[in-house]
Amino acid sequence: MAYDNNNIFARILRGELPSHRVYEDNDTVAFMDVMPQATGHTLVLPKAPSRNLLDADPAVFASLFATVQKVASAAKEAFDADGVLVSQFNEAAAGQSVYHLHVHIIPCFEGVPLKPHTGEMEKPEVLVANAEKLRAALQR
Ligand code: DGP
Repeated sequence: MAYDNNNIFARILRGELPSHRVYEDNDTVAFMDVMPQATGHTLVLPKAPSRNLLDADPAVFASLFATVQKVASAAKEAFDADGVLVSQFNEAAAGQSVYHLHVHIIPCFEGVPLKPHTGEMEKPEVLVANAEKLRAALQR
């Protein structure tokens, strides 16, 4: 299937829809997931368009995963997590719901189960506070 230029993340990347952005460089952007599976759940995207991993230009992976590593390390520190789950879904059968390649960064805490994927919307004030914590850790 073709890439849809008007998918939600394409619109966020163009600044047409708001997000709690925590990081941006020439090739990648990171913002808070509005339906977090755990405190601090963040998404990392390449700016280059592709539906998912399957149709992406492999040239994007170096910068994408450099940002994934940066954000995962900062999230572990910012939220005092015990570990970090990095996940990525390809097409609906695998759980994908937004069709612009993105990687989930999910802080994990011993004994705390993850909430469901694409579950409840988080309160805006919680997203604001978590974004601030993560931005601060990314600047250290
Ligand atoms: P998936 O495509 O299944 O890998 O998941 C998409 C994720 O994006 C899911 O965790 C919920 C989140 N999400 C959906 N809509 C929005 C949105 O408008 N803004 C943000 N920040 N996250 C969104």
